Amino acid sequence: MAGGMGSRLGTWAVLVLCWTTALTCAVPVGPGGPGPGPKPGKPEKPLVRKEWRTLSTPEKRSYITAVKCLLAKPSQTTPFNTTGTFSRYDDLVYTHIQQTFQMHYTGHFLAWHRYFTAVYESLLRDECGYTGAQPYWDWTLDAVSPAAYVASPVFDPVTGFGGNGPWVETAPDDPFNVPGRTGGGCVSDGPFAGADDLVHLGPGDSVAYNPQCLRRDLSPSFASRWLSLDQTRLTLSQGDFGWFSRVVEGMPSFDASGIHGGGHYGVGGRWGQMGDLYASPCDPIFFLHHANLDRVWWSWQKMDLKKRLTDISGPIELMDYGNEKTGNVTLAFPVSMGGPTTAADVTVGDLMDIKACGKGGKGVLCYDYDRVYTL
Ligand SMILES: *[C@@H]1O[C@H](CO)[C@@H](O)[C@H](O)[C@H]1NC(C)=O
Ligand SMILES: *[C@@H]1O[C@H](CO)[C@@H](O)[C@H](O)[C@H]1NC(C)=O
Ligand SMILES: [Cu+2]
Repeated sequence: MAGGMGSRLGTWAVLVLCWTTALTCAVPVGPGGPGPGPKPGKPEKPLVRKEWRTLSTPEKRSYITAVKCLLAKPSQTTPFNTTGTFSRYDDLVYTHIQQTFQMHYTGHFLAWHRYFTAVYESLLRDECGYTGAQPYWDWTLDAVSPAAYVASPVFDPVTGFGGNGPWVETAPDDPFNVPGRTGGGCVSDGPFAGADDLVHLGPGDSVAYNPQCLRRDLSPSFASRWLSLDQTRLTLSQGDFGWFSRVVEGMPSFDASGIHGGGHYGVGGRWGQMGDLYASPCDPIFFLHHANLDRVWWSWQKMDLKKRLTDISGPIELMDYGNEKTGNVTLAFPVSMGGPTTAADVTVGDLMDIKACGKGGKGVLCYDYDRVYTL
């Protein structure tokens, strides 16, 4: 694969660069409050998350309408003049950017993103009148071939999130050239086309106000390699959480991407926000991708639920797989979405059971999936 070694070195260079800047990125500590969390005295039934293409057209429309509502509501991050957060949606992007190097390639990667996605689902419901559950994107259905991938209902211009952007040239030795990328410009159809200020943060770890269009750079052959059912099964066949999580995340190389990178670079390529490790939640597809990664984790948990409701390990610090710097994450490890999201601070242990549903006043999550993967 052309540029394979280059991409590995390039990505590592950025990792190292960002590792140093991450030290200056304090994690804002949230005050707790509303958002997902126990709602005493109110019996809860899990919301059932479904695959995007199985939603009816009115259900799809109501989801997109709620996303647009979050994109239009004012941010609650103060003050707008010192950070670039403009919309309520940006409050979540901001949190992801600020914590990027504290929660990727770590043991709490999956738990953190499980909560992040649930908080997004709650904001859509509590602040934008959405009545459904967060949909997921089962990319294994589309990864059967590059052509099928491009034709995914998720990219539909009328009933989906729109598709690719026009081709943008890249230097041949650019280390971030995702193999087989096909676009790079502003998304040219669908509900997010035509807005040159949908995105306000990034690229990279910048949180300065920087209005931009939503970009995509679909990489169909890359996606069909890394989002395949085979790759998903390989992931699900891991015997303990440590290895399961590592196979989900892969390594920072286009040659070892895993299903996590498969969705990010398969949609974002070189130029799209989905390919940006920090600002990737700027693309609303992020949450359908992460809902499916969460579904892969829940599928894996369900194969041996009793044991896997408490199976957690993996480094506290980025890529410290040998525990040379610090130890492994435990169920007591704290997870915060930061103040502006108004979501309560929780622990990894609070995030292990998606169907806890206020049990004993302690359950944080309350959703289920209509279908899980089996081996
Ligand atoms: C930011 O805006 C607020 C409210 O308008 C103002 O009180 C504050 O002085 C501004 N801060 C800076 C650093 O400009
Ligand atoms: C940390 O977790 C890994 C799996 O992720 C495991 O192999 C290792 O033994 C754990 N280390 C400690 C000190 O428990
Ligand atoms: Cu992330």
